[in-house]
Amino acid sequence: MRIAVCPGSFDPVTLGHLDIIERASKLFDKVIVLVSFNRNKNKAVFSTNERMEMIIAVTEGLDNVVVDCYDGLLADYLKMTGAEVIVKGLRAVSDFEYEFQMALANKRLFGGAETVFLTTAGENMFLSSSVVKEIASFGGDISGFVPPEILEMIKNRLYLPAD
Ligand code: COD
Repeated sequence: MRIAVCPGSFDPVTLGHLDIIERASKLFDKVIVLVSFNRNKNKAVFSTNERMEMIIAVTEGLDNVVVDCYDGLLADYLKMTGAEVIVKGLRAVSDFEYEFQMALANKRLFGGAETVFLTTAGENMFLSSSVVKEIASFGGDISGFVPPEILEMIKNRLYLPAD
């Protein structure tokens, strides 16, 4: 059985992430969407449980997708679970440089780790969790950027009306 892991901060999950998860679910027998921890990013807005619940809600129709979390090295998670493939989305050349480095580091930490890159869908090229959070904090329309199931939760958490 080919098991792939889609790791990310997912703070929150966006339509860009979801597109990558859906496409990975067609390529592999099982996909684990892994809420992981990027120690270079500021504290998450959504708790680990909230991020997992949002992903569970938006992947409900994908039978071979499960959601998990792990606060440790991705390479160790792969060793533990028997997954061999890491699926990452690429938006631009700038993503590539960082992701390329991570792929090589993960391979060094665990020789069985292969990273597969899926290019973003054109309409999601600009999309990131940070962009969503910025727009939502000003009360802007994020309905084209996140799945409908989690829209209200994000709006309610992030909107800060101006004084
Ligand atoms: N279109 C396509 N792909 C997208 C889009 C989009 N619009 N937006 C994001 N993505 C991709 C990203 O390129 C990334 O591959 C993935 O989705 C997750 O994105 P984020 O922003 O939610 O998550 P990141 O980049 O903060 O995740 C980094 C990890 C948490 C995966 C990383 O830090 C990690 O592996 N942490 C665990 C500790 C570890 O092993 N560190 C690495 C040692 S080498």
